[in-house]
Amino acid sequence: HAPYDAIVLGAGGVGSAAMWQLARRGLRVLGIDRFAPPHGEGSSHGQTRIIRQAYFEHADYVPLLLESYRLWEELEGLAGQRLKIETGLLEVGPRDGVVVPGVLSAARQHGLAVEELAAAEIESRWPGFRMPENQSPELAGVFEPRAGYLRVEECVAACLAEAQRHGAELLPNVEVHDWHAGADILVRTAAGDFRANRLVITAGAWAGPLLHNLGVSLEVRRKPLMWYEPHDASASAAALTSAANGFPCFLFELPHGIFYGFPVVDERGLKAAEHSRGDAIVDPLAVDRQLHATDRQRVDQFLQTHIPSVRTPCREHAVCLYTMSPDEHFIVDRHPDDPRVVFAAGLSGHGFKFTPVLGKALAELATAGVTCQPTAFLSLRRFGRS
Ligand code: PYC
Repeated sequence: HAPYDAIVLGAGGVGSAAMWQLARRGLRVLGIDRFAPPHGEGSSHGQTRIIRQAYFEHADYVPLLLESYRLWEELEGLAGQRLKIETGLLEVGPRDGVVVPGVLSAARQHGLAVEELAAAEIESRWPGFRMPENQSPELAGVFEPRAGYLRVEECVAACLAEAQRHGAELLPNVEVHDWHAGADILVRTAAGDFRANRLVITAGAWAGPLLHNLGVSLEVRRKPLMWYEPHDASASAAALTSAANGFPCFLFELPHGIFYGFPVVDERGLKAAEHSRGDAIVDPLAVDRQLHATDRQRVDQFLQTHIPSVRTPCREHAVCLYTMSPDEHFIVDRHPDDPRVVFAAGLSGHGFKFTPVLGKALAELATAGVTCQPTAFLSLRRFGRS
């Protein structure tokens, strides 16, 4: 068989987008995944993901986010369905914390619309939130109206459908053993060997062994997601936290951790989780998917204080995986051992919103050796490798 133009290892958020971007450029593409995407085994499941522009983590992400918004909207047009819903996002924290000053700084640098809100204003605008007085440190809020959520499984499915419409092939439920760069690139799998001219590694929690010679550690963390119903079945209780009634996505920086969630968008209820902490795991295939009291307690306590109209404990849960880079920023680059191999890794729990622009950057790196997307700050160079 002639080698593929590109093989993509991992067809989750970034991999499915890379397949779309490569296939639309006319390349013959094969995507290989350990399961059948969109699936619930990795980091691209659980109904929703936050999307936002005023990026507290670093203002350099903003141009990538603007291109991501554009690509999500293009994909919505191609797929004929809504993938991004702009409910707005309320971010809360101390004025001298990480989140509120970070949002304000990114918004100022890039001219993004955000609204500062005192605790009392938050309660009067959204009666579903409680902002107890005398909290120490005092909490303030910032509301970003263009933020909202992505329908995560539908996003992956839409990228794959577009890739396949352009001729890409998907090989699901296949374990990849390793890869070797020779005259062309050999990928050894449980279903046999495949050859390609380029390799794109987007394996999420499975990236570590495929990128072992990078010399950068990637820690996989187990992250429970939980869904809650209103305390009582009345329409007024449901309205307090429903997207239809204007309740936004939310992210709270508190002294004991960062908690976030989504308004009620369907019968599953309000979704909430903790962004901070998480148990390190060794084997993503053996992750414990049961929910334990210790998983619930911290999020339940956050909800009892700040969104008391929902009933704890949760009615449903899922377990997702974060893959942490050493500095919690993504790593997007060509492989130092062979420029035909490109990768995105260590999305550190905040990457899904970027997947179309990361897919585009990888497609450009793989085909042209350089990318027009401003990803230089995410390169390996910061770890002393290039
Ligand atoms: O990327 O916005 C985000 C996020 C919040 C909590 C987890 N991820």
